[in-house]
Amino acid sequence: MGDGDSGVHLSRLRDAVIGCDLDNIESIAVAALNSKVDPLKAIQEGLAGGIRVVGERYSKGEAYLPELVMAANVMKKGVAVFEPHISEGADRGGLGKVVLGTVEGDIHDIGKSLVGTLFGTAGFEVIDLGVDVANQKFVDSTQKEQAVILGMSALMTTTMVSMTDVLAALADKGIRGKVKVMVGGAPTTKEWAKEIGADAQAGDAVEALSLAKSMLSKR
Ligand code: B1M
Repeated sequence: MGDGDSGVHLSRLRDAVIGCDLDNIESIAVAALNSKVDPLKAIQEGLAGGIRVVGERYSKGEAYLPELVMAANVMKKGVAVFEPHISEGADRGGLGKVVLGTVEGDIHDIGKSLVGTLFGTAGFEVIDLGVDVANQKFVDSTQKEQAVILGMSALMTTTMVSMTDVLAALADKGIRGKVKVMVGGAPTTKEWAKEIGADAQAGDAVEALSLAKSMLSKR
């Protein structure tokens, strides 16, 4: 498919999220799949492009919470169509365990789940702790599962600080050196990750996977 055609599908996906079009998102997503639009691109550039617009409107007071909730539901319905088609075809679970979750006080899970999907299809065994995960739970699960990577997601400036506490708790328990810690989510940056002593920060799910693989190959 030419870039032009793909662009039409990506804008339809974006517009469906912006327009909170819950009734039509499935058929729009299926049409994109049938036209061979890359499922990951459809999520990251189509659906996520739309949710970013709604998020910006919300922060300017041009959209209200019910609209944000509705747009997120549309996004999730769209993601559900594409997710089964994201596959690297690698051997499942063979790369080790990844404990993943959204930090305490934070219920945003769309990006975190996308990261989990990608890790799963690439051959990691993903233990997704969900959202609003207590700091101690991250630490306990990392130890219990003997995870090779602990991944924490935060979407708010007010919740990303929990990552610092988890890193400190890992050190207290004597297991900081046994696991690579990756952080991500819109407010996080590479500088922040370095400052708090995390091993990596990723701006999107694709980067997360490539950093995970390169971190482990250097162990
Ligand atoms: Co909320 N929200 N929200 N929200 N929301 C933000 C984050 C906000 C920036 C919107 C804004 O004001 N512009 C703002 C936070 C401001 C701040 O920093 N303080 C905000 C707010 C304020 C809130 C509430 C407080 C609103 C309220 O109740 N008054 C509330 C918070 C509740 C809580 O958590 N306690 C709230 C609620 C919600 C909804 C429920 C409506 C919904 C979430 C639905 C859900 O997740 N199930 C929602 C949404 C959708 C958003 C925005 C619009 C979009 C987030 C999203 O899903 N993006 C968001 C604005 C924005 O981010 N621009 C916003 C799409 C997703 C694919 O991208 O999550 O960035 P993202 O994930 C990417 C990368 O970041 C990266 O890879 C992902 C895939 O490529 N990544 C990782 C993410 N995690 C990673 C982990 C990694 C590596 C990479 O390693 C482990």
